[in-house]
Amino acid sequence: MTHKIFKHIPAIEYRGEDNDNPLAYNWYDAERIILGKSLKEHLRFAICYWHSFNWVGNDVFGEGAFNRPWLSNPKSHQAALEKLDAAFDFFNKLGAPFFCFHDVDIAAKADTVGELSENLKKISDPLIEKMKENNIQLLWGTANLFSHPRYMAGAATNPDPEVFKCAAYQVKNMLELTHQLDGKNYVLWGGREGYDTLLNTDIKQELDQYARFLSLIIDHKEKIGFKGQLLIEPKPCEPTKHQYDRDVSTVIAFLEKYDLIDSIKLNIEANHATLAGLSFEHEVANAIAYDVFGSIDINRGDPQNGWDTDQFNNDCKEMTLILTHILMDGGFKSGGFNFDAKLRRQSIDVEDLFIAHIGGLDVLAKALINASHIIEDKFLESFKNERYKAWNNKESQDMLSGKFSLEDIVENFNEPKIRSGKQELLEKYISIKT
Ligand code: XLS
Ligand code: CA
Ligand code: CA
Repeated sequence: MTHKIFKHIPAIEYRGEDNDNPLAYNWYDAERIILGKSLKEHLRFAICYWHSFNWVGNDVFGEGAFNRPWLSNPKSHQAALEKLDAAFDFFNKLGAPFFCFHDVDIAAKADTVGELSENLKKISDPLIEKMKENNIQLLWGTANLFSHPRYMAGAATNPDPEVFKCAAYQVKNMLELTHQLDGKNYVLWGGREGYDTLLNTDIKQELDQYARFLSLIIDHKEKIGFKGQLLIEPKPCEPTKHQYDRDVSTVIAFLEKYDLIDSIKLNIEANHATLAGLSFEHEVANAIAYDVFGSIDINRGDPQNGWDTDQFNNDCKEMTLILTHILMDGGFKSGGFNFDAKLRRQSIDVEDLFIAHIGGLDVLAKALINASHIIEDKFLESFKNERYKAWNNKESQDMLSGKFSLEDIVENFNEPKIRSGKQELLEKYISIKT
């Protein structure tokens, strides 16, 4: 069903590189085959419910600025249904294969977890209908364990076990709904699993609680037969001063310590990487190297502002590098690109919401095509192979596999011949390719 505020917007079509209509794709030709798969199959893009349908354009200094009629009565189930109509109309017009949501995004607003559970049950049948009717799948579901004041000191890591139980109830419900909707993943973002001050915080106790919480989820996932992938989404801070899931390496250390590493992979968000003082490319490459790469929340920060601005991605060079890593790793398995991005508060026209997603997706499509050229011409691959070549000989392989002791190794060595790292040459190559 078309929602009245989107009535004048046509279905978004691919019109080619030279198109100058902002309500059409220049690069995203969904069925175009690149390296054996269509762009749609490679990118697996999703629209998020929270920024696009559950946010009125307020900020800490100002009230809502957007025309989102369904948000004027947040406690009404009728309004939740209207939001569902609007959201699926939007997904459809963009040709989105996936979407993502939190429990609180889709259900009518509730004061208690019990009421939330009731509201979620009420919306689940209409939601299933919408997904079927429009052939749109769930990339991931998640529970919001950070907005309600009961979670102000954390959910799983709260000093109060009653809060832990409320969080467990919310996750149980959302995990089961995600399973029922055949979601491809389930995300855990620990927004308040951290601290504001160590004066009132016992880190060790909180980490133990968090690990227990995750184990319970893993067990329940097995019990209900949910085949989707569990994903943790790292973020260093905001809303808490320090978050336990600070970055990829920190999450890996935590998962290893509590023996959870085989059951959980990571959902990497671009803006969270840069908030942690790392590059998005580093976080993706690091997750791949440790075999915990799962999915991506695509957006960008602002180079001058130190917070999570969640802007739409627009850097084709950066995305080309990201897509090269992902393609070299064989592409997404259960994951995809979720547009966890929001409009600027001044972008009040309904068209702006479309243009933002079209622009972000076109950048990904163009970057994917660039990445395929980089992979096909093998320049980077050959360079790296050549650089590490000496590790392939028998002696080096034995050294790596642990065959020799430190004493054996130093028995016979030569002063090495030093070589150029060729960074400028490689950067020049990437500039030409993008
Ligand atoms: C907030 C996070 C959040 C998660 C889902 O910064 O990005 O939106 O993706 O809870
Ligand atoms: Ca996110
Ligand atoms: Ca974010």
